[in-house]
Amino acid sequence: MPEDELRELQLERLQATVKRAFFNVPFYRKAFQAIGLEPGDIKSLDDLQKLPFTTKQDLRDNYPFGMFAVPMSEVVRIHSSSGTTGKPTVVGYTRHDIDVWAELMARALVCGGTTRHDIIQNAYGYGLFTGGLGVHYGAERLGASVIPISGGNTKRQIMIMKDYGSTVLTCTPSYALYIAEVMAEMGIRPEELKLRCGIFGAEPWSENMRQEIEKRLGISAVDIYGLSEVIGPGVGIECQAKNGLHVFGDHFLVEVIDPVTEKPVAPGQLGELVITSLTKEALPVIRYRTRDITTIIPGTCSCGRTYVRVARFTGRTDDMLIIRGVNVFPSQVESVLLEMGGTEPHYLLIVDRQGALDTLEVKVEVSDFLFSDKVRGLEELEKRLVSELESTLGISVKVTLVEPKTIERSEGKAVRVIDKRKI
Ligand code: DLL
Repeated sequence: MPEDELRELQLERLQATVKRAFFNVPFYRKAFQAIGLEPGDIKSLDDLQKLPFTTKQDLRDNYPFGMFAVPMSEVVRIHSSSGTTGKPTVVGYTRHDIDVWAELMARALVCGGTTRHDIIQNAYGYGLFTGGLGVHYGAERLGASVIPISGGNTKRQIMIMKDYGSTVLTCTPSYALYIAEVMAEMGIRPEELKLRCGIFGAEPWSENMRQEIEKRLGISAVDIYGLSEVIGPGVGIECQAKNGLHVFGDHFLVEVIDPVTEKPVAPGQLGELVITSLTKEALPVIRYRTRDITTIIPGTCSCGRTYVRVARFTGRTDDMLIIRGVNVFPSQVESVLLEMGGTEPHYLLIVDRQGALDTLEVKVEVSDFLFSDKVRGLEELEKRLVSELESTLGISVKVTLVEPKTIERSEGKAVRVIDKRKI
């Protein structure tokens, strides 16, 4: 859609969303009234800035259904987010919401390189998590053949992948890596499979991790983004250019703000992604603070899509570790580890406090071929890793090399950090 037409559609949908929220959700009515704002004040897309933010805490405070804008008789599906702390956030969908979501996911799958001739092995978890059913409905809408295998039981995954000739794998990047590892253990080479494409998301992963997965599985891998509070997977996805994720602007408005000043940052600058839903009925969200860190990529994409692009995610503001005043993201560590070689992409960051001083330990698995090597080789690897990590992160780091296959594998979202300061 030409950009000016898209903007017109966005304004029309924004105004409808603001009205829906104001008249149907007491939380929004109160928030608007507190700053003397009425739905009629939203006259242009720039007026988005006048609207109040919504946070995860707001959803929690209205647990479970207080943010819904429709009576329960119109809600046909409930999902919830995998909150690690406090109550999970609960999200609802009307029949129309489910329909839109299926359409968006079908669109996302196509953008990521899937067609109706594909056999999609959907290894995202089915259940309250939005990954499984989100991809499932999109795959059916597209007309592809979907295998609803869900996460786990990795050997069976591989057997099915081989026997049924799955061509597309959908799961978290950390699980894709684990599948590749088990495949290698079973003596199955990527050439023996029909797999050609992977649509991975639900957690941060680095560009180096993409290359590693692509190599090990012999596929092309794209990044897909979404969050339950906004709809689930299908908010944005990379196209074949693999240069940023296209956000489906006819359904979501995005801003990137400085999380402290709450003002928009310039394109190309990192900040927190804020999303406003434009078509959601059951749970409209206005300026939802995702806590996900990215930047808007200026310019147009070679694929021709006019949607705004955001860069692959650096992490979440709440995953950002502040160690001796320095900001550290697990994805920075991942990038270095994969760049250096000699280790496996399985790692853990352990943060602790000794006296007044914060410490960072990076536990990483040594590659098989090195593990049986002489002690000297390992010592050298450790030294190189320490020096590279310290120069990238700007703080001192302890590296602990551990035996292959000793760090817990993930079948869903990987846990990369243990922060003992919080325990
Ligand atoms: O993870 C939805 C999803 C399912 C996305 C399948 C993609 C594929 P939640 O469980 O609510 O929903 O978690 C949302 O996961 O705020 C991000 O912090 C993180 N996340 C999701 N996709 C990506 C990505 C699903 N591609 C939270 N890169 C979000 C980095 C991601 N982080």
